[in-house]
Amino acid sequence: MKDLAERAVAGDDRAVARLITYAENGHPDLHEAMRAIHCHGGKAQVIGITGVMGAGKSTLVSEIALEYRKRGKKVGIIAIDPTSPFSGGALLGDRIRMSRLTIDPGIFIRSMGTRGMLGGLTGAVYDVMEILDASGKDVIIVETVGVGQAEVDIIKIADTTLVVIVPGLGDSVQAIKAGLMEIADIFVVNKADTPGIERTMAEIESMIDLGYRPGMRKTPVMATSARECRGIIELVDSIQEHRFFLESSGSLPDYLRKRYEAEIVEIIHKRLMTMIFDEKVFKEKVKGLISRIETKETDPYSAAEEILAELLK
Ligand SMILES: Nc1nc2c(ncn2[C@@H]2O[C@H](COP(=O)(O)OP(=O)(O)OP(=O)(O)O)[C@@H](O)[C@H]2O)c(=O)[nH]1
Ligand SMILES: [Mg+2]
Repeated sequence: MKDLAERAVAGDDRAVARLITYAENGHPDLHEAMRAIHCHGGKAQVIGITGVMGAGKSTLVSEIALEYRKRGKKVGIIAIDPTSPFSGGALLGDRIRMSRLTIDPGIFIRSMGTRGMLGGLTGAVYDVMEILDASGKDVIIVETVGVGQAEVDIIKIADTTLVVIVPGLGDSVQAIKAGLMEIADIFVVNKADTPGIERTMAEIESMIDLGYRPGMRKTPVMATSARECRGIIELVDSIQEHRFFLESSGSLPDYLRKRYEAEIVEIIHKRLMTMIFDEKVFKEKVKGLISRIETKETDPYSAAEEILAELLK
């Protein structure tokens, strides 16, 4: 395991892929590798991309990755819970574009399965980020899809969060409802090649103006057409500007601390869940409690208290 970690740190992508699989499967020796990995990380810039389904996030991620490659950066991509993954699903043109990514040794792509048991980002994402970071990726892009806890969780791991919406269909309103407004460091209105772009841009901008207070950083709204590769250079410039803003305001270390905090919580969470649901004694106990809940001898709150008391004793 240690050897695998060393190879990953040296930039061997096959070792990286293997380690990631171990992370996803919860390999019992993983923490040994992660300990070795940790001292090489903390350098990568993490970009989170979220937003409504089918907004063109994956297409946008591809274009952003290619732009970073032009700027000499190594890129890691994590697509979480993708319904239209990086292969298949997409139209022919997209496939050609995506395959440009897979043949570039400076780009590492990994799709990850669904969310954790209790919603939110799948636990292994933190490990995957640390592995990619330690293996020398300068930029890590994380795509999450849908509306839910994962979108809100992404701000815990990303330095810069992009919220992607598309023109029309009252998506801007949906974005506010879904709580996406607050988490955006940059708003991206993608599919700028389709009708209604000006109106959507104006809507978003006026919403931002409403929440604006003097002295605050104003959330930029960028128009892109990922399909036609328009607005991508400007978008990447804007991401870099945000990064510079974090660096110069001294808040970048806070982001890393926030990520480590989320990671510790996740590890504890995972361990507790494993204890409760995988250990035979606990399984029996939970089963017994469930029957007692059914017969109204106890209730879910008291049952949870009982389990906690046992765990903490
Ligand atoms: N017209 C237009 N279509 C686009 C653009 N970007 C992406 N698309 C199309 O939108 C569809 C969805 O693109 P994806 O990149 O898979 O979108 P996504 O947001 O990752 O989708 P999910 O992961 O399923 O939520 C595809 O058919 C793309 O070709 C764009 O800028 N303009
Ligand atoms: Mg996608």
